[in-house]
Amino acid sequence: MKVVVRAPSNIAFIKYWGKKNEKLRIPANSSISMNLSDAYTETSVEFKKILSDDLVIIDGKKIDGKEKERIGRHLNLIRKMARINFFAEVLSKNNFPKGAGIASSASGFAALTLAGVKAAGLNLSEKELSVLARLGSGSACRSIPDGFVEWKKGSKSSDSYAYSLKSPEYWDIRDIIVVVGEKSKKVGSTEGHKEATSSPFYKARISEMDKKIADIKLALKNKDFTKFGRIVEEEAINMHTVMMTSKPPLFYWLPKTLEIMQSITTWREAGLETYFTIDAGPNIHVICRSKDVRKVKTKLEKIQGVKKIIINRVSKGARIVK
Ligand code: 2P0
Repeated sequence: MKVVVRAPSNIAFIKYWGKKNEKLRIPANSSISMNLSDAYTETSVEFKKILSDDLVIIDGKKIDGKEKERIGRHLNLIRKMARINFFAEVLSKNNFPKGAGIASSASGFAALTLAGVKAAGLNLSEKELSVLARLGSGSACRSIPDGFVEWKKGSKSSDSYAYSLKSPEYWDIRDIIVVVGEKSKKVGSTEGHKEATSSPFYKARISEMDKKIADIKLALKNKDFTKFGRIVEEEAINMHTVMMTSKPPLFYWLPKTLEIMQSITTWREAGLETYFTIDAGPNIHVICRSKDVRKVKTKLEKIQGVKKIIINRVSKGARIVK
């Protein structure tokens, strides 16, 4: 049976950077995110008797080497659970540039997990799907449930999973992705996570995480956009400080990244309330209220060097489409 799934990428407001258990992808801290309506992966999976190896095609390109091995290991987990030994045909398409700091591994592994599980004839709960997606890529566990999501760090594999804090309809805020670089990054997230502990600021970061999570959950509960935005911005700068002070240092920003960060601060001072966050890449995510989207878009379009603008509402999690 062939199953097609669409899974959203997600943007973390409180971020995952550093693992307690590398192999099981158990994070050092819990994280909070929102699923993105217009940055997603669509993946079909079919286990076929005639195949002599897994066949993986992403964005029209046959995948080999390490990337394919990682996908094969994930399919092995599913095959083991379902007690099947057929290889799979995996066809996957992203509607955004891969490897540029928009989490393609999050939407990719969330889609692969749900499509693979269904194609193998398994019936798993949302929690079990989230745990399984996490084993493929940590942030993928947050693309399984709907809307605003918390990934509880947990203490063992079975209790490190994401669940929905609020539905997509709860709060009409937007995440505008401003693409300033489309090339794949030199150091991938999995490598980056390993370096986090080498920053002298890592321990300080982790010690504040429980409070940050509690604070942002309260801001979300109260729909306090100002408090929410301030926490989001401080958190992004905090994570990038750890990245930049790791050994070797990781600089994900481009000059344009900083230019847009500064513009956002200026707009805010002039009364247009927007905040930024940045993942492991150069692109900026502008967080704003729905009523301000047009204004923000017009301003962004005037900035030279902006390659693409993607406006996201809060989205549902991974869904079967066929
Ligand atoms: C996040 N990032 O919370 C953070 C913010 C990047 C910066 O999760 O090794 O691709 O596959 O578990 O999930 C990127 O890390 O790492 C990430 P793996 P992943 O969204």
